[in-house]
Amino acid sequence: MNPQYFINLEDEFGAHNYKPLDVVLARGQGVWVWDVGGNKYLDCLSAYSAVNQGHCHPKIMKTMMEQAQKLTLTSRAFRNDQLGLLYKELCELTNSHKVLPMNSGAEAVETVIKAVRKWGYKVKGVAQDQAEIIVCENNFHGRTITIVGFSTDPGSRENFGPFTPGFKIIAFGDAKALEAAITPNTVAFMVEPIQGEAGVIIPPAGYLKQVKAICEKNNVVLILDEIQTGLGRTGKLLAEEHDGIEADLTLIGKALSGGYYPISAVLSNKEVMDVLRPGEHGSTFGGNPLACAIARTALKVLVEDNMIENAAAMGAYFLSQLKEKIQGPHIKEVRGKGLMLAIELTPDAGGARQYCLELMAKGMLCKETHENTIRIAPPLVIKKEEINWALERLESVLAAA
Ligand code: IF1
Repeated sequence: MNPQYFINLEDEFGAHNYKPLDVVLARGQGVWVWDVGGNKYLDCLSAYSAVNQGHCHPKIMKTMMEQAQKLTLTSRAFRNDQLGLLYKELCELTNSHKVLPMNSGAEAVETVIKAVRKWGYKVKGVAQDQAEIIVCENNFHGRTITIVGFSTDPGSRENFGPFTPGFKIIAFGDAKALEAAITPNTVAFMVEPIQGEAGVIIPPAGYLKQVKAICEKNNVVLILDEIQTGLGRTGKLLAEEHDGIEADLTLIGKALSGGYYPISAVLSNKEVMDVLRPGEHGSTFGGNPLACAIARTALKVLVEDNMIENAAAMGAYFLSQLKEKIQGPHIKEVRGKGLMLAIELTPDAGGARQYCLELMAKGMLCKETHENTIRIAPPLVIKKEEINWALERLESVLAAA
């Protein structure tokens, strides 16, 4: 099939809120995807870490097919036989006390904002409508009006005001900035353990441990947005483990379904989540039996197929090889943790997109973020020989940089 046919359809009938690479994909299996012309590509984006388990994982597919023939959606007006099992398995896996299931990552973020605000009023004693939540510069937490209202990226927020009040923005990676920003009205600090969209920005070692202590000292809830860093991406089940801490509230999504179905969740300690009472929050599809059955298997294969350990080992190998092989006047930095990697080019290298286009021509799909950074995030099932295959292409394309 001619890819231009599909591109023209999208251009003619679709909103233009994306500028995708002109590759029209039709099939995926593991780390590989194929376009409508039968050309094969190594997927180094994993749908922004929603396909950590690899494309079309057979065990997750089997679960989806079976559950889809039994019961898909009841609404939360009634109970179902998958939700409680997902709650139990998620709490045991993540040492959490409570789970609130939603659908998209942004919905999980909006949910946690409601929960911590109410906790502030009912438990901490903050005056009504005075709750403050601290976030970081260059954050990415989704695209709703409230969330883009505290974004520092002009492209995410221009022309979408007026915005939701009650948010303060501080520098990322600076624990002292957090301490200085806290007031008696501060109810929470929300941060990505590693900033993904900002270009895989890794904070100084010990940052999460420091902010955890500052939050505890000031009775401020620590929210970690692990929607992208979680579920094995950085070589641990949750990125917080690298700092040996536990957030009060943790957000997960994306790979929670292995790319089969939108499902996200807020993981919480009892105190905060218990402020939400019946009728105060929910969603039509939140906690539906199909999503829960899929998520249970997606978590199971993540652990049973040793994907987290593989992400740690293969990520360390990939990073060491990138640092050794990808050098040159236009390579500003190579960085990463687990299989969340990035190559930042110097501003005079002409922009990362052109290199992504050249990599695509060589059978590798990467995505640029902002102007000068190439993100590399393959499914966690990648093998060493596939990394070597990728390194050859990265070397040939970037050597010219
Ligand atoms: C798009 C970016 C990544 C996220 C974190 C919450 C959400 C996301 C840390 C919201 C979602 C996605 C959104 C997607 C592209 C992708 C993305 F480029 F937009 F910024 F990964 F970096 N917290 N990130 O990364 O989750 O509502 O999307 O389920 O908008 O095209 P969502």
